[in-house]
Amino acid sequence: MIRTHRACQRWVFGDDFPVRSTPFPRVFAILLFLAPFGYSESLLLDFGTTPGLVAPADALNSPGHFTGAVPAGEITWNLVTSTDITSGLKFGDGSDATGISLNLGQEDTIGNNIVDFAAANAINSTSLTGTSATTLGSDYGTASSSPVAKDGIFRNGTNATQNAAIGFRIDGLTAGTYTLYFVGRNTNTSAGGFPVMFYTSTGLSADTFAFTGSASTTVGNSSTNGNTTWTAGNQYNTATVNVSTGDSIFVAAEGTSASELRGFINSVEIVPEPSAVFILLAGFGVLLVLRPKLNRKRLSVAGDS
Ligand SMILES: [Ca+2]
Ligand SMILES: [Ca+2]
Ligand SMILES: [Ca+2]
Repeated sequence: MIRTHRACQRWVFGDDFPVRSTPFPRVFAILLFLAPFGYSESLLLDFGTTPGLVAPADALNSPGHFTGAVPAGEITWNLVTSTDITSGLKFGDGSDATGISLNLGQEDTIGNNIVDFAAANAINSTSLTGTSATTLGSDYGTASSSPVAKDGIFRNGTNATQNAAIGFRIDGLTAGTYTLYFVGRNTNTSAGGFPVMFYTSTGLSADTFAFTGSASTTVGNSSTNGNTTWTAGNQYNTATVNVSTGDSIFVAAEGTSASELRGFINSVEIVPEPSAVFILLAGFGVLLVLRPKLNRKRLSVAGDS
């Protein structure tokens, strides 16, 4: 006798026992249903005006995609130039990042370690053009490619001997844990050993970020050529932050070498970790979908004995 678990259940007849059709579409349906409980997409930021927004052909050439942290289907990058972005940001999958904004800032007093988001922006997004990128390796572009690492931003009106920090603040993110993938390098020179340190913090939105003492991570930038794969700590680095409801993410960048003291930001990928509640609910949902099949397997084993 064939028992049906639910009225809507579909059966596929096997040799000696009915086997239900694949449960995976239902698993995906459950994941979709649970999205409001803590799953969100990546936010991909390509800084720099020249050449500008990454071309589709180069959209996967980034540390987040290289490591698999950002799914290959999430390739919608946001162009960040010298102005704040109050609306219109997109998630990596192309959907609207409604309510999320990006505010650029810089040290008003160079070297004071306080990034100001409220003052008029002093951001140069047009001069870091990746003119030496073709000698640095394909991570930073070739004659015919323009990946996100090729161009970037730094503090306007500064030179290499000035310890000028820049940064940005992201408002409106869903609460959760995020890993940030940083690329920051002066791609107008092929000289190596010019590290850029990225500072991160979270908290209620504020007009300034005094980054001294905040968590920091360094992008070493030590290789002058052969940068054809994404090496953690050298071509990029990461930071993981916990965002509570209403929190913003604060980021600052500055150079640490006497030969290049400015901060550069070429690309940042903000990648959400699935929340604990999401994992729990999703796991429970998958179990519910699989349970009838598991029960039938037990019955089948019992019947064979
Ligand atoms: Ca670009
Ligand atoms: Ca600003
Ligand atoms: Ca860029």
